[in-house]
Amino acid sequence: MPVVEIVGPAPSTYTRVARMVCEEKQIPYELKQSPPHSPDVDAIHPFGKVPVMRHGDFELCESKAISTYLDLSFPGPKLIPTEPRQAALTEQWVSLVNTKMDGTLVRSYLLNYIFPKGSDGKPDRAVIDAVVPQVEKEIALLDRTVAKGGYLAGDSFTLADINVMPILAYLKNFPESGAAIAAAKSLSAYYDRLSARPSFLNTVPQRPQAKAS
Ligand SMILES: N[C@@H](CCC(=O)N[C@@H](CS)C(=O)NCC(=O)O)C(=O)O
Repeated sequence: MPVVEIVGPAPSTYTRVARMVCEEKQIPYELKQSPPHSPDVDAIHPFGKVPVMRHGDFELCESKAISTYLDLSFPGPKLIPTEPRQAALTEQWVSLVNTKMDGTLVRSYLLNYIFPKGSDGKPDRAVIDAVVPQVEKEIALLDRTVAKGGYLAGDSFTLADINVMPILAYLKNFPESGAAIAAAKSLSAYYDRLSARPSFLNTVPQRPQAKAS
């Protein structure tokens, strides 16, 4: 079988998701760190986003689609459950994070710190202050959810957990989100437990503060 190639920079949260799926299922893969909108990426993703994937003559974009393909194609633990309710809850949490929470937590909050756009080269305080209440609400939502069964989609580890962990890893490092996570006891315990998994440890970006996009 050809080797899976994951294309995208290691600091990208979505690239890390695809890599963690490979690690969890022990799929041999190569990481090619091409940035968004590079020719390599544009050839596969219609909007130039990372990650994209090559597997032999099969090319694919979008982290959820890539994760589904890998989960269905390779042996190892099922990361998207087959039982209908567990499968749907996994899908629900991937969707909630990708369609709403990524916008708040990554695009509006984290990227303002990581790529400051303030006039003095510092993060734009007004933009951060405006988004912090919603950041706190979303962290509280994650805390309440994992308090129930220990994982996002019930009582077992799934793609939903893989999908949120790279975001939490960044959030822990910034003041308001770090304080909110520290105060969220169930979420903190969840993070500590899941961040010890080899799939997480083996995908830590070389320079975690450098980029989230
Ligand atoms: N829905 C996409 C989102 C991917 C995405 O937004 N990736 C970011 C990096 S984490 C990116 O490529 N940003 C560049 C851009 O949006 O132009 C997925 O799940 O793969």
